[in-house]
Amino acid sequence: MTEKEANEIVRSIELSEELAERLTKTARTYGASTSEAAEYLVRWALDRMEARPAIAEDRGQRASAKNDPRLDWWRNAKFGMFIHWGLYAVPAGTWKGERIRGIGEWIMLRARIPVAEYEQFAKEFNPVKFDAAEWVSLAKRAGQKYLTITAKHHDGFCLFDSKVTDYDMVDATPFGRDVLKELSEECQKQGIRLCFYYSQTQDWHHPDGNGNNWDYDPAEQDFAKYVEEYVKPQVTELLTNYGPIGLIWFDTPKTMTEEQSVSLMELVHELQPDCLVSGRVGNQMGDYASAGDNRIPAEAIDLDWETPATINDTWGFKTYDHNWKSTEEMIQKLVDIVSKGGNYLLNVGPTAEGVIPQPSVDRLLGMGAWLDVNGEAIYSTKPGPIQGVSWCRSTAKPGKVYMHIFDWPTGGKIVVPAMDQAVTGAYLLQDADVVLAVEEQDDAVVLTGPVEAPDAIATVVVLNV
Ligand code: FHN
Repeated sequence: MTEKEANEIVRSIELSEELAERLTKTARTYGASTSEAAEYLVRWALDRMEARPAIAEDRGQRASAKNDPRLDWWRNAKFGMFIHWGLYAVPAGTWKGERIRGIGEWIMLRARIPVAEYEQFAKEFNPVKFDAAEWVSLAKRAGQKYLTITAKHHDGFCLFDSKVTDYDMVDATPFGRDVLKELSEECQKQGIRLCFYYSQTQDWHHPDGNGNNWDYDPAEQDFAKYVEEYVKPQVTELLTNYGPIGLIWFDTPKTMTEEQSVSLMELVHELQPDCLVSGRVGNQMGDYASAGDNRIPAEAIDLDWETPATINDTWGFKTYDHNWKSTEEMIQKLVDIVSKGGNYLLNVGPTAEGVIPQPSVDRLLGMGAWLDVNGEAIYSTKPGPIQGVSWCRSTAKPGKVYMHIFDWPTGGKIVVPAMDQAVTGAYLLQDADVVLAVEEQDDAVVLTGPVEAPDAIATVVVLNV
């Protein structure tokens, strides 16, 4: 890396003056150039980031939830829709003519937009194309069994009619409709579990919420009061006014004390005993563990866990994020996650008009088409006995092992990796009439299937065991 490139990186990561100065000074002390110091630091930071476990300890599963049958619907569901929607869809990544780096829903923090200015977006938030029936039907057609929407994200704006604030969809926007009410009715009609994301710690709008140090002085903030007098009343509204809720997806626990995590978890369970709480309530108090964003553990984990993930690089809509993952990549991620015992919560970021971007729709429908054929090998399964093999993943149900083959072997000869159960027969899930010959060869079970891959993305071979 040249000095110029290093300086560019340093500039693009917008180091504060103080940090830039320290970097230059420290580099000098060690007789290094700024570029050498920057390279060393970036390498060190990346190594540390990559070494972080996919599931952070404090976002793990509460021990008492592990065999709790309240989770059964969620364990069987495997695939959910995440929706990040709020005022940030109005600027959609651009503030005062400047493209603001990072994820779209963080624009208020990244650009340090003052509360009084950010609030003005509410006047422009008029999603006349919003259609709850269409969104829910998309989730259904994608094969997603639950839908988790941002009731309140870190910017503090509420998508529901809250009596605790006027900073909400009904009171502050020209649209004036309670979109969560409409979604709850549709979800009940179409048989999808409705779940709410709720940012319990970061709230850049509320004077006592966490994270806004450009409008408020953190030393003056009373976070405990915020939890008692704002978060809890709002969680109560969400669990009282919208029918049965599948789960509350708390996020970024940060300063939550164990006592606060416990009290939120208990409040949810008191109000709706069957409602689950995400691992990001903090302090290992979740009903299930929450993996880092877009992180997939390397191995199967004996916990209930979920990976929240983006289709492009942002959660909230940005006009210029076109880095869409392919349908193939996401089907394989779904398979990978399910084979390791997890759920895949895949995000869409609708526009300020209320439209889910077409590239997301196309990919979700592609996934739904694959699941229409192969859903038996995904829903209600457990991790299969074949693990740690690059070309295939496995899931299982009593009497059956499903091999999800990503790379179809040459000539259609499939050597089944060693497993305890004996294979008594094999066929393609997409066409049970295609039976694969099963032979024992040198202590291995070898199947003979079609020469060409029957499904280029993932062919499911069912083993009777
Ligand atoms: O800060 C949020 C982010 O905006 C987004 O909501 C994701 C979704 O998992 N959660 C937080 C970062 O991990």
